[in-house]
Parts: sequence; C-alpha cells; structure tokens
Amino acid sequence: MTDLLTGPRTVAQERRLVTEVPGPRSRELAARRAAAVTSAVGSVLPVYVERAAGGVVVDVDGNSFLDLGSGIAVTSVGHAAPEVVAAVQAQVAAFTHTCFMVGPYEGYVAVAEELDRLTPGDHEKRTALFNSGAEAVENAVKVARVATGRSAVVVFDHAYHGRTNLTMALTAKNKPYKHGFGPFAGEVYRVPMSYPYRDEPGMTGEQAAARAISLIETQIGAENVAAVLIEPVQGEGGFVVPAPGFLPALTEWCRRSGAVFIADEVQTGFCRTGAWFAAEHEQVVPDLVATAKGIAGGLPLAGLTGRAELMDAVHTGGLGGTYGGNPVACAAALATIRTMRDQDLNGAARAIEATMLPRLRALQERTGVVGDVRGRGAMLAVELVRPGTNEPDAALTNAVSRACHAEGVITLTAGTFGNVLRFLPPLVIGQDLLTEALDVLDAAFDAHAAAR
Ligand code: PLZ
Repeated sequence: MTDLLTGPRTVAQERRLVTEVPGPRSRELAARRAAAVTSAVGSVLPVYVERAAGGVVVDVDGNSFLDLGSGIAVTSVGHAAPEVVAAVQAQVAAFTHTCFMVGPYEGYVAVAEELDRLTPGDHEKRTALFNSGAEAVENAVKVARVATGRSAVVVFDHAYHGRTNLTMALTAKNKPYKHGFGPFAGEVYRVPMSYPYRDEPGMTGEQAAARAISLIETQIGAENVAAVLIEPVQGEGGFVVPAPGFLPALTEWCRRSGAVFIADEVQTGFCRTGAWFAAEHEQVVPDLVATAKGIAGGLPLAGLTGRAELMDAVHTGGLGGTYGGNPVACAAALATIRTMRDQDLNGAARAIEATMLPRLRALQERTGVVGDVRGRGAMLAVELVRPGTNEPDAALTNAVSRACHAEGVITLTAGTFGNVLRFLPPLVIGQDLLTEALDVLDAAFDAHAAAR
C-alpha cells in the first residue's frame, strides 16, 4: 500500500470507514449547506471532502473512499498529483492572472502547442482556451458558423454538451438540465444516435449513420448545416459507444457536405478511453475538438482546437473571456499532460479496462439485471434493466450506487433513463484498490438485485 505525500499529511491509499456514512461532521455541514446553498445544486455523495490524493478521497470525519468517479472524469491524473501540485504552487507564487487578452504569457501558448500536437490529425491547427466544457462547445459552434456562413447545428439523442443557453439546446435530456429554462437557442436539430443496445439488433454503424443523414438531408438540408457535433462516446447520456463505422460515416458526410465535424471530447479526452482522444479508436479526424475536464488535473480549463483555416476564420477579438486559459490552470495542464506521457496513462486506462470488463461481465451473467456492459478504457458502464427485458431500472441503479457510497466507494450514475452505473476511476488508481472497489460493487448488487 503506497501513501501519497500531499503537503503536511499523507493520504493512505486505502478504503477505511471510521464513522457511519455520513458521519457527524458531514451531517453538520449538510445542515449549514441547507441554510446557505441553493437546493438547485445537488451533490452525489452525502459526505464532505477534506483531502484527496491518488485514487482516494477522505471526508471530514476521516472516512476514506475509493474513487470510481474522478469528479466526473476530471482527476484522471489522480487527486493532488504531485507534479500538478508543484506546478500550480510555483505559478500561484509567480502570478495568478493578467488576462491573456491583456497581457499574454507562455503557459497559454505552450498548452495550445500541446493541444495542436495531441489532437487527432497532422494538419495545421490552432487553439483557443476557455474555462469550462460548455464554453468550449459554444465556441466550437461560433467558429463553425463563421467559417461556413451557415447556421444549423446537428446533435444527437442522449447528447450532453452543457448547461448554458446554447449548450442546453444542444443537450438532449429535459430533467434536470433543461426543464423550465427555455426558450432555447434556435437552429439546433436532433437526430438519432447509434445506440447498439437499444437499436434494432444487428444495425451497423453505417446503417445508423444513414438513418441520421437521411433526416439531416430531408429536414435541414445539407447546404444549411454548419456543424455536426457529437461525443465519440457519450458521457452523461450513459457511456453509449456507437456501432463501429458510425463516426467515420458521419465525418465522411461532413467532408462531402462542407459541414464542420466537431468532436466533444470533454469527457472522453486525455487518456480516459486508453487513447489521448476517443476519436482515435476509429481513426476519425475531427475538424474541431472541444476539451476540458481531464486536461488540467482538477483546475478549470477548456480548449477548442481545430483546423487553422477554421479557427482563424473568426475576426480578431471574436473569441475570448476574462479567465480563459488562466495561467494557474495552464501550469496545471502542462504538468498533467507531462505526467500522462511519463506515466503512460493511456496504458493505465487500458489496464483498468482489462481488470474491470471481465468483472462487469461476470456481474451481468450472475445477476440478470445488467442489460449491457460497455465503454472504452477507464470509461466503463453497466446499464440496469428489469430481468429478461430492456426496461430501464433507475431505482435499482440508485440503490446500488448509494450502497457503494455507504461502503466507501464513489460511484456515479448516468443515462437518459437514469439506469446506467458508470465508472471513471483516476487512471493512477492501484489494481488492488480497483479490485476491492469491484468487490464492494458485487456485494451492493447482491444486496439489492436479488429482490428484482
Ligand atoms: N460536454 C461531453 O461531459 C460535462 C456535467 C455534470 P462543463 N459533463 C458533466 C453536470 O451535471 O453539470 C460535459 C460533458 C461533455 C460538455 C460538458 C460540459 O462541461 O465543464 O461542465 O461546462
């Protein structure tokens, strides 16, 4: 068992419950929160966090949780990764902010160089930096519209792209993301996703693409489409991996039609799926790539990277923001990317898949409530259904997830129907911890699935 040194105290890489969950200090904070924080913002865990390192999160009562969520695919490099902590500390001491639009600095340029190098394709690229995934996606749409002179944006069933006004329109699911918040931005058109578990059996990726393209051509018109925007593996929508051939067929259609193909790699990017970007699994080269989350080890940063002729089509001053590419976040990103390279975290993601997939498949065999096991690398999920059917079982999904929390394992749910249990461990989590977390998951299923 390794202990990670993070400042004045170490965080043992172990699961350890020393109080009930939530403990007394967490309950106290929950009461203060209820009186001070709007109930419109929810939290998955019933405990409040005091420290975290590597693959472990410690709460204010001293309970240690194994993390299978990474703060929604953010701390891929591990909590408080030593290289990231050191880079952030050095940058904070040097300067925290000038605004890149006022006084530029090297960190921003260096992150752009990395993104231009790492994103798929060896064409000439340019990058702009922002604060959040939603902001990167919004700016992708702005760039595509200026570059094409067209306005329509095509998105997919089950898509998630953010909570701002434009990205709410791009996001599919009503509750909790959109309900009551309209009217939404116009010129957004939704077409069917390739969802192998729920599509007609045997439907190929090419057939699913043809289904979407037919709608685009008849209902929007190819010549009106500025962009086709897609998550190569859907995140909040339930880790839906499209059938092979779907993404290549869509990119090919975009090339032919003069539309911009935008990959939203906010959740899938930065080694999460065992590649720097999920588009690589099918040799897809997007015109624009939106990134965030895993890019900066927990500091808020987002990127938009793409073909130089598209990114430079926008007038100077057309893109920006006060904090976009903040120097502390850029320092964190450079250290994160260096660590991912040095520690081969793509290999680590594939090793996590090799450990987890057989266990999840065994769970499917054993319990009869797992309709589908899917994902790539360290982005894996099970879709829960009533035995013998494909009817979503959101209640069971929540019960299993909460049972994991009570036993010291952080799990997250997802999916249009709320019936997907998803796993996004920090890529540095030890194999021993991963195995222990899977044992806890097994027990949670045994306790709750039997009654179905
Ligand atoms: N695109 C593919 O996954 C964020 C959202 C959690 P921001 N996903 C987590 C929630 O309920 O708000 C996400 C994503 C994809 C865009 C976004 C948006 O990224 O950094 O949250 O704006």
